[in-house]
Formats: sequence, C-alpha cells, structure tokens
Amino acid sequence: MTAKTPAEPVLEKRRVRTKPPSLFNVVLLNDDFTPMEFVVQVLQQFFALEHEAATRIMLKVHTEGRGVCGIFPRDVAATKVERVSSFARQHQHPLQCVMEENGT
Ligand code: TYC
Repeated sequence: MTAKTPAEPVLEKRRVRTKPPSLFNVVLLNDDFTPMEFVVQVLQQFFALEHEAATRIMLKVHTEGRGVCGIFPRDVAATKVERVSSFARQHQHPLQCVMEENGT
C-alpha cells in the first residue's frame, strides 16, 4: 500500500488593488481685516515656510482671493485647518482656512 501524501492547501494570491490615499490642499482665504504680518506668521508657524515663501503665498491670497499653503493626507490637513482656525480665533482675526480634495 502506498501512503498518500495529503494535498497541500492552496493559498491563492489575490491581487487587491488599493488606491493610494487621497491628498488634500489646505487653502487660505482672503479677507479685508486679518493683518498681512499675521498671515505670514501663520504660514511660517504652521506650514514651516521661510519668511520669503510665506510672504509670497500671503500676497497671492491677498490678490487672488485664495491660495494653497500645503498638500497633506486627510488627517494632517484637518489638523492644520483646526490649528490655524483656532489660532486666528484666539487672536480675533477672521482668517479662514479650509481643506479640499486634491484631484491630481
Ligand atoms: N487682505 C488682508 C489685508 O489687506 C491680508 C490677508 C492676506 C488676509 C491673506 C487674509 O488669507 C489672507 N490686510
């Protein structure tokens, strides 16, 4: 009698295609009241920008109405929006910071 070798369990590899996580733009909106230097300070403090880059973005927001200050995964973007909004409120400035899905 020949001993039968038990059949090996077959584990098929499944190709699971997971999408890379979405990225979000953090956007500053212009208003008529928040001082320019405060916006520059926010950009330096919360987005780790040099004074020159922060000034460039502030002026873009001032002239065009809005500007992207950074692109992050959802939870990081949400935290930036929360921290910037809270800081602006503390200082009684109406500065608005929002996030939007980055389509690319
Ligand atoms: N428009 C503001 C002013 O003239 C400056 C400003 C820039 C405000 C960017 C908000 O997100 C902003 N003082």
